[in-house]
Amino acid sequence: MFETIRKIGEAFRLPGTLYTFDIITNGNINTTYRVTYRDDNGNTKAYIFQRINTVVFQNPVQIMHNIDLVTSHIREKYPNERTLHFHHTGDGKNYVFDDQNCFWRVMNWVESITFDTCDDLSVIAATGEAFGRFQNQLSDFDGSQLYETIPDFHNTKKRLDTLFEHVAQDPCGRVSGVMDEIEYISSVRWKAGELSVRYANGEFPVRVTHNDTKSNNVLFDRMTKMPIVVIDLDTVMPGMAMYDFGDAVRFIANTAAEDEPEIQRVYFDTAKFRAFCKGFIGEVSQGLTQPEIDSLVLASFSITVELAARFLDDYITGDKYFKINYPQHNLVRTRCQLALAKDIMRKQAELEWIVRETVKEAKEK
Ligand code: GN1
Ligand code: MG
Repeated sequence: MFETIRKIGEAFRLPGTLYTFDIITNGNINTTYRVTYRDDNGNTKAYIFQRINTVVFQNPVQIMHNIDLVTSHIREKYPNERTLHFHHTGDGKNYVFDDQNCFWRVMNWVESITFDTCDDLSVIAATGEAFGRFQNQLSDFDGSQLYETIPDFHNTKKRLDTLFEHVAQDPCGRVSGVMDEIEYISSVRWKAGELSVRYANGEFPVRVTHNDTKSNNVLFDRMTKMPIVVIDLDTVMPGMAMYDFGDAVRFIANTAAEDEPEIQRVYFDTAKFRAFCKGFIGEVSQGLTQPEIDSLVLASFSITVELAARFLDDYITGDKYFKINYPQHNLVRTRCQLALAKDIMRKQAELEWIVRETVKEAKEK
């Protein structure tokens, strides 16, 4: 690995000599390293080296094109906003292929802290603000310039259709062990797919969305606990505003980790939901249509079922998409997301009320 990293650093003309590299285990798709270089005076500088998973992102050059357009737009319109910067090679490209034909990119390391789980409601509200602001900043960006890097990424109906096709095929003989999960997903198939069908029918505006709004995709200042920058722009594409909201609360309002094996620990925390709502809605409420606002809770449920279906689909088809740490990992993730989806449904009325109150408060301000 040392030699591969060294050659990549050379292609990007990084000054100094390669000093250390450590893998960063965050992220289920790409492989990320923190790499440091040391100059002649002994000073070190850190970078992020990332190898893109080209099974998932089949055209990574298109991702870099999208990220370039999006970050340039933000930089031009909001010069004080921090955005991601990628290094360029001698021939002006922001990526390089290694000897094995793997796709790499390099960014500066940003000294920061991220939150996988978080009990601090003010940090949760700040995460909402960060993702809300990101969406606002792209509200006047022409999404038709972007490649659809993963087609139908958050088309829940299609995701569920695919799952049921694979259930019928049962390529790894795993289906008989997951009948309860399949039965539940089948019982909510229409409800979870509803928004994506209505979106396809033109009932909601096409926004430019982040599409992976986990709280650990916001870097925070270690001292002030204020957001520095929204990262992981690989899936920025046209999409539904409320799915960004839903994906974020799916992750941050879960009382446990996304892959918690003890289901009884998995709840949807309404106080955390309220805190995120306050931050997000405070930023975007002026720009959202009433049908979008009315769909925020359903979107939270839908994307949770969607992710459960994606994990289960990967389990049934032999764990080819998400990185797994142990053989049943995707099944454990599925069960966790389903427990969460059920709790969202149980609390639907209360969550709807919180959304209405938050919108009212935002308008009064
Ligand atoms: C993947 O790799 P990461 O952690 O940024 C996935 C998301 C899922 C997420 C679940 C391209 O994101 O859609 O919500 O795992 N990204 C892709 O943790 O499929
Ligand atoms: Mg991602």
